[in-house]
Amino acid sequence: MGCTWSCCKPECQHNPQDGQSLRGAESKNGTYRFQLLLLGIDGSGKSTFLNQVKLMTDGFSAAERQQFIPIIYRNIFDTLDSLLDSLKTLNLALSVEGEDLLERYREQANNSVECAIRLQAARNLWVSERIVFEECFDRQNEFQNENRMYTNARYFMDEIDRISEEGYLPIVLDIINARRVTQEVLNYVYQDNDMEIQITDVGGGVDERQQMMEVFLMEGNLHGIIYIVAVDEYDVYALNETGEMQNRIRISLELFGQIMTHPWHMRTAFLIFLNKQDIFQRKLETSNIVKHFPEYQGFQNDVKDGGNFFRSLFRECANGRDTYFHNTQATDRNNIKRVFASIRGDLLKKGLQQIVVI
Ligand SMILES: Nc1nc2c(ncn2[C@@H]2O[C@H](COP(=O)(O)OP(=O)(O)OP(=O)(O)O)[C@@H](O)[C@H]2O)c(=O)[nH]1
Ligand SMILES: [Mg+2]
Repeated sequence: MGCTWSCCKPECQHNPQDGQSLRGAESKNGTYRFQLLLLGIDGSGKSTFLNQVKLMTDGFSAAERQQFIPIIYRNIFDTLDSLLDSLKTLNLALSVEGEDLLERYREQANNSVECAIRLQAARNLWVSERIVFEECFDRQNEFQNENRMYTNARYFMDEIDRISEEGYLPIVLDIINARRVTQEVLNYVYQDNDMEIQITDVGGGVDERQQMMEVFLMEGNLHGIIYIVAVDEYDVYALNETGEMQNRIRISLELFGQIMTHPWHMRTAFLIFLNKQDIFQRKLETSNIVKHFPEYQGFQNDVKDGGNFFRSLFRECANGRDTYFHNTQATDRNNIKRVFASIRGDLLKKGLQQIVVI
């Protein structure tokens, strides 16, 4: 097994294809080559899925793990800033000691993101005011539309003691939970004995969607598109491309609809991941789908009904194309291992039916 990372601009990808052919390819040494593209709006879990695939092969070298340090520090600072911003909305206040520690934390604001002193100041503030910050986490739904926290913000705050130790090197869970916005086009090649799968990851933020569509149109010979939806976002709203507040699942449905109505890659298999099942399940206990999707007729708080409902919305948008759904939790290694093994098997089956030897 082996794999490589590479990064390039959409212009240097492949020739546009006519959208009609699905081909497997056999290289001279008998390796079958396939190409997958990851799509979905920002934060849905594309890069996390890719990182899990990488962990199944070579994993991350010490140098690559090191590169996550500033990302993780940044996650902690951004989270702390969001928590502090939420205090007013929630009518909460820091203790006198906390105010003092906040001042010291703010004094470090101009220091580089990798600054250990800055992290220590963040840690001291978190430890002193943990009770009030925990209440902010518990009441996130009261401010999530103005001030959205990172999905796994809580994880990093709970791990802050370990992260602030001298010589800290991120562990697997840190990498999987880290949030880094993808802005470039990233190609990763998964390789084992008889097959090679190139997976392309591209950012799904409002500013990156144009680039995403360009990659969708320029990729030649795609064997599969994995469309990832953060299904826990049924009660979250954000600015859409026209600057209006819109439900995040509806934003994702619109992007999906645009892709599915495009006469490109007509014979490419579409795999839809209803991701973040862990948060979806937890959220259903307190947040009703029907409040955000009045057409929902399933039982309140029922994971199966809820999941089926969102499947049906995406299926309706699929314009008659074949779609295959998977419930996923991209942070769960075993879940992604199973899903990836099934995709790998399907690719081999499909590719072997329509093989082209190069
Ligand atoms: N709890 C939980 N967190 C998840 C899951 N999938 C992804 N995340 C977290 O969600 C955050 C966003 O995931 P990314 O993989 O960066 O999202 P993306 O789709 O690549 O986002 P862009 O690059 O902005 O398009 C990260 O902090 C992940 O750890 C999941 O199934 N459960
Ligand atoms: Mg990404």
